[in-house]
Amino acid sequence: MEMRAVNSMSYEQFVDVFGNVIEKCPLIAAAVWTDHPFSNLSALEKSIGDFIDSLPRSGKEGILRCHPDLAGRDLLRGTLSPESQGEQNRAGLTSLTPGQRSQLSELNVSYKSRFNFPFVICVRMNDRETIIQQLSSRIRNIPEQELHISIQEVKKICHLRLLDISSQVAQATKL
Ligand code: 2AL
Repeated sequence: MEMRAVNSMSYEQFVDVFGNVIEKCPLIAAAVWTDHPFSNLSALEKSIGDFIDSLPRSGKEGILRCHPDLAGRDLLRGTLSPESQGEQNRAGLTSLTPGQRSQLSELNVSYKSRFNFPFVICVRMNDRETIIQQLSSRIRNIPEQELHISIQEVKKICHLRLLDISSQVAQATKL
């Protein structure tokens, strides 16, 4: 990415542009702005990752709780964030069979009651079948392990969202 464009953003512009790279957590973009200027996109991604890693368990769980359920009511109503809506559409979560829909919904409820946060997975790196497989398998993890895996998934989602923004910024600045 042309980092001059990013590094010259005001704090408000930066939060507008990067505020949802971690779903519904603009606080994270607001916090890492302190680390600018960034030498490249990876440096920005590392600041975000380091900030997340520095949080106590409650903070990490809070990030997970900001994620919408997969194939939940908001997807059907179209009330997800644009990023999440696009990701869930592309993974085929709007065209589940009735059997898959009820399986996913039941598993989501059991998962949430076991871990007290929703199931999070980078859907762009999966499809309907692997999402259901992963949910069925991860529900058996111990909470420590599952928190760790879930945060890794948040970072994968962030990575892909940063790449999207990077190409948008490149287009906008015609580079
Ligand atoms: C999401 C989401 O909104 N995008 C994605 O890749 N995963 N949500 C979730 N609960 O896993």
